[in-house]
Amino acid sequence: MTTVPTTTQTGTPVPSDEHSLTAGANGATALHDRYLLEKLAQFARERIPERVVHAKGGGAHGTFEVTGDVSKYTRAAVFQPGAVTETLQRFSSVAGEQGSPDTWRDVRGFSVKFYTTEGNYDIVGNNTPVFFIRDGIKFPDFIHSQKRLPGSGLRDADMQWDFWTLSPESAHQVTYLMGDRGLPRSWREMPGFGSHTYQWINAEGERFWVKYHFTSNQGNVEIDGSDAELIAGADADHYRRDLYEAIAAGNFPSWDVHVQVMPYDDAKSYRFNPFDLTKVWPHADYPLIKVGTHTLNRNPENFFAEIEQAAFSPANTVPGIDISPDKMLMARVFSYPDAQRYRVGTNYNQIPVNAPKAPVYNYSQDGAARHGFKSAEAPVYAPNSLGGPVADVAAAGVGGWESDGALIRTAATLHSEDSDFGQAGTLYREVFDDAAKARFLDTITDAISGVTRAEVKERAIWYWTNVDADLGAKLRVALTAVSDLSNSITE
Ligand code: HDE
Repeated sequence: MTTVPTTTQTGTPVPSDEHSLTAGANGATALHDRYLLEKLAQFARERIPERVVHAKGGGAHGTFEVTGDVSKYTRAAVFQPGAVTETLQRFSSVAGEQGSPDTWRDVRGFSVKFYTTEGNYDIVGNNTPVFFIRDGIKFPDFIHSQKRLPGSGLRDADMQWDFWTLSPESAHQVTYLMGDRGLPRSWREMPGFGSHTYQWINAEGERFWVKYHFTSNQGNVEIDGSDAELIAGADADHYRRDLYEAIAAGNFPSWDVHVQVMPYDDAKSYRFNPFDLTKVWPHADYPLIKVGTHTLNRNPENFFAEIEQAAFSPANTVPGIDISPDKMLMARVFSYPDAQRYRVGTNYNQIPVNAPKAPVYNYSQDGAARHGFKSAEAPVYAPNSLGGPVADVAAAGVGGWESDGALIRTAATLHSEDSDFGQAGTLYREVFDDAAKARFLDTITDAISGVTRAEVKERAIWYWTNVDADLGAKLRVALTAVSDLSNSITE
C-alpha cells in the first residue's frame, strides 16, 4: 500500500503525528509546534451545536418516483407524472440529546428533502399526523417541559404532565405518544406525515389544501415498553444501525406517498379548523390519493457532512406548493432557517448536502465560509439594467389565502368541532383494540406515577377523563394501586 505524507490543513508535509516538539526528551512543549497547535485547535472545533430538538437521528439518500397523476392539483415539477427526484431523508427522536437511546418513547422526526428541478422542497414531518400544540409561541415552553430541569439536569414527570394538562390541545398527540405508535421497532417500520395542512396550486392557479402521508412498505411494527428499555440499554443506536445495515445489505426501505386533498373553499365550512395541527382529516371525508414511492437506497459516506449538517426547513417550498394559515407552520418557516444559520452557519445552503440541484440566482453575497460566488461582471443589486436575475411572481407560483380583520391574539374556535379532546377519544376508543387500550393504560399509569405534585396528578386524571370517562376511572384506580404499593414498600 502506498502512503502519502500527512500534511497541515494548508497542504504542507508535517514531521510527526505522534511526537510533539519538546526541548529535549523531558522538556517543555514548543509553542511553535504549529502542527500540534493546528491539530488540537481543529479538534476542539469538531462539534457544531446539536439541534435543540431532534438531536439524535440518522438518515440516507434516496429517490422519489411519481407513479400517480396529481397534476390537476399541483404544478410542482416534483409531483408530475413520471418525475424521478433525488432525495435525502433524516429520521430522529425529539427530546433526547445526541447520544440518547433511539428506543426511548418519543415522537420520531421524518424529514425529506427533494432536490427538485425547481429548487429544494422539504417535508419536515413526524411519524404522527398531529402535534402537541397549535400555536408556535408555545413551542419553547413545551420543549423546556420535556427536556431537563435546569438545576438537576434531570428529566421530570411533573413538568411534562403539568405542561400537557395545562395545554389540553396536546391530548391527541399524547394519546399517539403513549400508545403503541410511541415505540416503533425501527425507522423503516413506521409511517411519516407532513402533519400540517399545506397548499397546492395547479397550472391554472387553482388552489387546494393537502396533507401528506408516507405509508411504510415494511409495515408498521412496534415494540413493547420492556423490550424498548432493554434495547435502549443494549444498543442506544438501534434505529440508526438498523437503517444503515438494511441499506448496506441492499434491502432498501420504501414508503408510498399519498395526499389528502381538500378543495380550497371547503376550509371555511369544514367541521373543524382544517389548519389546526392537533387534528387529522378523517379519510372518509378526504381519501388518500397515491402520488408515488420514496425509496432510501444510499447510505451517507460521511455522517457529519451529510446528516449532521443536513438543514431541513418547511420554508423550502417550490412553485405549485405554498404554506397554509396554520400558526405552527407560519412559526416554523421562520425558525428552521434561523436554526440552520446558527447551527451550521450563514452559508449552510452551499454545503453539498443542502445545495440545490437547481441553479441559484440572487443578490446575496459574502458571509462566513462562502465558497460559491458569481462572476465579477454579475450585478450585485436589484433592480439593475445589466441583465441580472429578475423576480417573477408567475414563475414562483405563490398561492396565499384571503384574510382580513384586526391583529389579535386568540384561541377562538370558529368551527363546530374545534374541541381539544374529541379526536383523542376517537383514537383511543375506535383505533386501539382492547390489548392496545390495556398497554396504553399501563404506559400512562407508569408515566403519571412519576409525578410528585398531587395537583398535577389530579389534573392528569381530569385530562384523561375528558379523553374517555372510562379510561379516566381506570387510571384513578391504577394510580391508587401504584401509590398504595409504593407506600407499603416504604413503610
Ligand atoms: Fe421542529 N424544529 N419545530 N417540528 N422539527 C427543528 O430545526 C420548531 C415541529 C421537526 O431532521 C429545529 O434544524 C418550532 C412540528 C423535525 O434535521 C428547530 C416548532 C414538526 C425536525 C425546530 C416546531 C416538527 C425538527 C431544530 C413550532 C412536525 C428535525 C434544529 C412552531 C410536523 C429536522 C433544526 C432534521 C427540527 C423548531 C414544531 C418536526 C429549532 C419553532 C409541528 C422532523 O428549528
